[in-house]
Amino acid sequence: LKQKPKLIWLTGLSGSGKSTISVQLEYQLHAMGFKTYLLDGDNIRTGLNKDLNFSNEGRSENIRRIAEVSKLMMDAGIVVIAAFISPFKADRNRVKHIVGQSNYIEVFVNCPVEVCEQRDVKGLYKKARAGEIKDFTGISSPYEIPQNPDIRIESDIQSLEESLHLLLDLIVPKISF
Ligand code: GGZ
Repeated sequence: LKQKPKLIWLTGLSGSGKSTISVQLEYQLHAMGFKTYLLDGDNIRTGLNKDLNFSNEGRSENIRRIAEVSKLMMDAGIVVIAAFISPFKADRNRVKHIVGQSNYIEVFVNCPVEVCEQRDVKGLYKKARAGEIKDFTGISSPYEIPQNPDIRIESDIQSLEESLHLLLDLIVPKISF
C-alpha cells in the first residue's frame, strides 16, 4: 500500500460540521486510492463505547479507547479519520501520545456556539437548554479550544469545498510516499 497511516482527528462542537467534513474527506481520499476508515459517534458510541456517558470521565474514556482503536487500525496500514467533540485538551494530548505525535493531525472545526445552536439540526441544543440533556457541550459542559491545531476550519464562514481543498492540501502529502 502506497500510504502512510495517520490519524486525522476532527474536534469541535456538536453541529459544527465535523461529520459532514469527515464524510466528504473520506470520500475524496478513497477516490484518490487511499485506504481509510471513519470513526464517529455513530459507529463508536453505539457499540464499543455504549457503556460510556457524557460526564467528563465518560468522555475521557471514550476518547482514550478511540485512540487505542485508531492505533490498531494504523498498525493495519489504514488512514483513520476520527470525528468527536473531544472537548478536553488533556484527552486530545493523550490521543497524540498514544498514536505518536508525528502520526496525529489535528483539525479544529470551529463554529460559534450561537451558530451551532441556531442550526440545531438534531434539536439537542433545545433539549440542553430545557435541561432535558445535562452536561451538553457548549451549554452546560466546557469545550477547550485547541491552541495549536494543524488546521483550523471556520465552518460558518468557509464553504465545504474550500475547507476540503485546504484539508486535502495538508493531508495528502502527509499520507503519501
Ligand atoms: C455533547 C452529546 C451529548 C452531550 C449526546 N454533549 O451532534 P451529535 O449529537 O450527533 O454529536 C454529539 C455526540 C457527541 O459524542 P462524542 O463522542 O463526539 O463526544 S465526546 O467527544 O465529548 O465524548 C451529540 C450527542 O453525541 N450527544 N449527549 N451531553 N454531545
